[in-house]
Amino acid sequence: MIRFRKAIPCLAAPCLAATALLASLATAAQAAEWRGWNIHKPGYPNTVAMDKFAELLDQKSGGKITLKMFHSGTLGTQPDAIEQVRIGGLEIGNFNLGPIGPVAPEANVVSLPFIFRDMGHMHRALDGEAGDRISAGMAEKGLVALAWYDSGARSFYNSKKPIETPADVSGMKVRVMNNDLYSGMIAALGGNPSPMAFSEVYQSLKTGVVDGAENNWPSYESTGHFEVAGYYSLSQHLIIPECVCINATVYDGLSDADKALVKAAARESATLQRELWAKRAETSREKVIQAGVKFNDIPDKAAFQEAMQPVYDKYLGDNPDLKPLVELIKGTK
Ligand code: GTR
Repeated sequence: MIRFRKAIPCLAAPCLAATALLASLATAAQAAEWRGWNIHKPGYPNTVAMDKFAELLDQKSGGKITLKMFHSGTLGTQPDAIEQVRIGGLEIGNFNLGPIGPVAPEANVVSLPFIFRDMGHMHRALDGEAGDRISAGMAEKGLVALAWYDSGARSFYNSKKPIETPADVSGMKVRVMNNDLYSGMIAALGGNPSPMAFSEVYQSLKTGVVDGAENNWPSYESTGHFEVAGYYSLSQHLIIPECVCINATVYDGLSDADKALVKAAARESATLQRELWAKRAETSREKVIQAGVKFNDIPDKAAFQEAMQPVYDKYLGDNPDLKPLVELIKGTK
């Protein structure tokens, strides 16, 4: 029979000190040190907001949860980083829902061109049931969306000419993010889609590997793409939200109190990001126009919208069960 020794009470000072040391080591071992991915440069609204998120996590958790942010895409391309957060190589990422789409079909709904009428519509849809369904689809694939960031509306730009009708895109080589929906979108306009990492676009535009790309004002400006593709045409074909995402296993392992704390910190950072975003969209627009960019509005987008039917048909053909989600979004006032 195995006999256990009785626990000896720890009353002497050295013993108490050792116990305290062990306790503090245990806390240190439990303290989470997360690593976060962000594609943008210092000063960009998302960069400032992700740094704020890190600061709030530290503050609210009393140093128990710390986040080291890696900006400027230094930890790799966005599709790779999404994979890393899914499998737990990284804990946190600020991702555009565009490259999440190929992983989570529900999230891909926001990449259907013109699905959102404007930013307000996108916010209302995400804050409601559509947002819940998108989050659930992402969580199933290992990504928990803690908060949504803004990313404005994406429009076409190129080095050749103003785009006014779909025929103007015809024959153009256009960079897209990695997602078949975007390749389908360019093909439906008669162009040649070229999926490519964000970091490669400047050089490709400069050397003529591609004629154009598409993005919001702040990214068009911060990347310097406006220097090498001087026509910006306000098609506003995509309004894609972004997430602050966390690895699902890490999130599920948190206590309820820590989950609430992490969500609150992410949401607070999102409030800041949205404020900074609205300002930056204006200043970036002014900056590139002052630099000589030729900008044209496309007041009637009907021809572009009609041309997108094959993109919707393909998406709904591949995901017939997601038709109610598309309708839910379209029907959101
Ligand atoms: C930006 C977005 C990035 C990235 C980039 C791109 O607007 O914030 O996450 O998706 O576009 O075009 O690759």
